[in-house]
Amino acid sequence: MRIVLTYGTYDLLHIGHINLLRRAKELGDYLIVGLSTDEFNKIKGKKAYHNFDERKKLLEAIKYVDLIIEENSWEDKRKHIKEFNVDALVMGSDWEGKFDDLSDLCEITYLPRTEGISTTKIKRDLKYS
Ligand code: C2G
Repeated sequence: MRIVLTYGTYDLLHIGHINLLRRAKELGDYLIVGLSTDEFNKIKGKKAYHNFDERKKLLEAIKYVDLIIEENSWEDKRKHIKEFNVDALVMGSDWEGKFDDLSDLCEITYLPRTEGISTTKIKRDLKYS
């Protein structure tokens, strides 16, 4: 059983998120998503439109996702990788290199971002539409 782990805020769910989750799941058998809590989003400087419970419910409806855990801090990753016996940490390429320090615990894979879509772009386009 190859376990894959990824993290994110997953606000205003869009095709970029789905593409990431689909490819992450293709790299293993079981996909865990560390979902940023509302409190951690404040630390990340993000104000999500949907709160944690709403974002969790949306992710639970995605067939690629097997388990959702809370992401409460930048430091959570090392603990989670050990706790869940993770084989691979997978993130979008905007994080390229940022988690290589965890390569002593598991494989680190960065997947190309989906161009032309982001939560920020959605908010901006709606604001000026
Ligand atoms: N993503 C993507 N293509 C996009 C937008 C996002 O591949 N057009 C990927 C991101 O690279 C990330 C995942 O989708 O791997 C979730 O994106 P966000 O919710 O923006 O996650 P982020 O705020 O980057 O949180 O500790 C890590 C952080 O929690 C990651």
